[in-house]
Amino acid sequence: MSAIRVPVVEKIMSANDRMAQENRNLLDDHHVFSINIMASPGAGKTSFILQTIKHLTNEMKIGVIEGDTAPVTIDADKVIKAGMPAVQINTGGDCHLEAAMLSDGLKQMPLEGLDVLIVENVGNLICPAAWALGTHINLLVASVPEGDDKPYKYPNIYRGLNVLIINKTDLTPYVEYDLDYFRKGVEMLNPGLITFPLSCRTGEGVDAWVDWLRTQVKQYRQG
Ligand SMILES: Nc1nc2c(ncn2[C@@H]2O[C@H](COP(=O)(O)OP(=O)(O)O)[C@@H](O)[C@H]2O)c(=O)[nH]1
Ligand SMILES: [Mg+2]
Repeated sequence: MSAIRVPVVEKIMSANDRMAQENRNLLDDHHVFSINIMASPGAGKTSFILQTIKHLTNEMKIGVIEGDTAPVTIDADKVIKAGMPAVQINTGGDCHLEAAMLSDGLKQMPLEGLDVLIVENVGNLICPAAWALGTHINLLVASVPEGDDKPYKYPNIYRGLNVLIINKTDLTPYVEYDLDYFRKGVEMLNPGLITFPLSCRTGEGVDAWVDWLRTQVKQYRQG
């Protein structure tokens, strides 16, 4: 059985990779720097996107593609309320976004004049890691109340990251969370990974992330 199944999986994955490359080409044609945001449900992806928009609202136009497993527009409505364009993708129950889904979303997103595209992936620490979307960077929002052992338990998602956010630092006094242990786990999987501890509730630490993003966008534009 496995001899049959493995080639099938490889074929599906390479089709996804081809579509991801098409997404990347489309984004590059429009000079749009793009971020794939992954996290477990409730880690603070939408809160983080809203904080990022709030800090950059006078400088950049940020489009958001919201991936959800159900046909709800709760997150997309928040982005639109914050004054930025949003497109909702319903995965129909699937646990991750695929490049073809993003391609459909991009067709509805006004890319002209956009500086940054943020994709909020489906809340899940396993499936999204296996599916390239074509975005320029992969970002994970980890959060303090999830626990400090998550890099050890979900290594694959940490391996593919370009930047890591540790959200909900305001809750550190109330939960058992050993930041050194967490960081040690991350370092084993992804040495030197740039990391921003912050709180979307208080806003503490958000400036450092926004400064880094500004620099990335600038470097991207300079080619
Ligand atoms: N205490 C605290 N709560 C937060 C923070 N960021 C987000 N939350 C809360 O966490 C919950 C889930 O946030 P949300 O952004 O919807 O997470 P998502 O499911 O990953 O998009 C909401 O009740 C937020 O208000 C934070 O930094 N500190
Ligand atoms: Mg959300």
